[in-house]
Amino acid sequence: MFENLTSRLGTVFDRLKRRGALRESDVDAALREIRVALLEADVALPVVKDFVRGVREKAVGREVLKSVTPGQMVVKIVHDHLVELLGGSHSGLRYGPPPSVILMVGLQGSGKTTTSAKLARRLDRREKKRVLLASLDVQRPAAQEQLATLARQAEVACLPIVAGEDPVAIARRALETARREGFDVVILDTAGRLHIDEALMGELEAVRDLAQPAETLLVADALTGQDAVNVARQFNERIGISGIVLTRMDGDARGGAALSMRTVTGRPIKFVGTGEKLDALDPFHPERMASRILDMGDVVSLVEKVAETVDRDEAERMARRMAKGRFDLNDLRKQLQQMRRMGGMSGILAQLPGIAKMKQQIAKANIDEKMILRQCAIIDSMTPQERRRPEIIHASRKRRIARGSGTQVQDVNKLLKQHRQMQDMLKRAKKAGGIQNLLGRGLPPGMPPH
Ligand SMILES: Nc1nc2c(ncn2[C@@H]2O[C@H](COP(=O)(O)OP(=O)(O)OP(=O)(O)O)[C@@H](O)[C@H]2O)c(=O)[nH]1
Ligand SMILES: [Mg+2]
Repeated sequence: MFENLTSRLGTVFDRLKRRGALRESDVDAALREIRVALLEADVALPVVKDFVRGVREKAVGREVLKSVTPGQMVVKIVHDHLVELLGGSHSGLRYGPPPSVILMVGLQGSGKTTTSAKLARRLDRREKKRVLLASLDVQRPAAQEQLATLARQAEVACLPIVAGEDPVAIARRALETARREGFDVVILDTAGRLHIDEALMGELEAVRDLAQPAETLLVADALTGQDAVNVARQFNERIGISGIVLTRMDGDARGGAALSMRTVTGRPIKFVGTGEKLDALDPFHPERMASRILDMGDVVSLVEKVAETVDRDEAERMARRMAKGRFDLNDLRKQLQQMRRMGGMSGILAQLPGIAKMKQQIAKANIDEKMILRQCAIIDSMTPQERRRPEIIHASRKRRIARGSGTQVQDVNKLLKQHRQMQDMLKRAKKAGGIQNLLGRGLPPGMPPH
């Protein structure tokens, strides 16, 4: 459902990442586009403003502008803000003393009854709770029967229907039944209205006061965008909600509701409905959702890793040397060391987006920890002069180096070849617009041209 937003942000980030050093004006231009992208996704204006301001504060800081991969740094900042916007970490359900009550509220047709059954099934299967469903919907004929049918499908208990009871009386009977029969959780499905009206709110308040729910979940339809957010705010002000379930996330909503909900209501999205079937309910994870929206593979943890392990000044020094076409075996040694600290090439590469295609090649290149160690040993067996000027390494020197490092002459040859290839790549990169271009993509410069 975030396709548009994702592709627009993708374009912005691609452009950023292609730049080497970022200027404030680059960040500003990117932020303007992010702003438009969010507004187009139907995110509430105050939320967008806050978001852009927050990102800007971080992104124009010196840390980013000086960083090895400024573009990716900005992506990471946007990602982190997005996670915050979506509510930080996953909020699970709270339980009170048994029977713990979950009150489901929301407008007509938002998905309350379906979600009640989905949730009951989930708690029954995954959390081994004994769940009792009860419908307080006396508005719509057959509403109670609808829940009973879904309960049968979900194989969870449902309070028997007694004709003519009012919602508060049904709630009371549900609690009594639950206490008597030892249920852990009671889920109360309520009637919807077309609009928020006094009668509905009064009824919900009465039920709330009686049942003292541990959770009051607002069920809102993601397809209704900003309306869903306004509804949530109003329900929260009047009834007090503890969390939100956004339904129809499988539809083609633009995503604004999901992105604005937390900021506007101050309440977390706890679950999302992703279909009509009873198993189509997922816990909501801000972290995963943000990554999905940004479609960034795991750039974020990659940047974190790199930031942890790469000495930035050293990396910049090396970048300058490389830009001048100077990259000797001492530099290669440092690169190899850095790669080791980052958990090897395949570990790094696997986290880059769009990498699936390359995975086989990586496997073929067979770059592993052991190989890095071996290559380091080879370089360690060279004289300082050999490291600075590899071209002087001829047959007898190769044999000595191989012996010294416990390897074969062909290993030495392979390393020298790899170094030559890297130099070639650097020269090509220099022609194609500078080494920063390569660094900007976050690939450590030691990467062989595979
Ligand atoms: N695609 C999709 N459909 C859903 C989802 N959740 C609910 N629906 C469908 O939406 C319709 C309305 O769902 P209900 O659960 O009856 O909604 P309600 O809020 O109980 O409606 P009222 O009781 O009339 O207020 C049904 O056809 C559901 O199958 C979802 O996450 N995705
Ligand atoms: Mg219903």
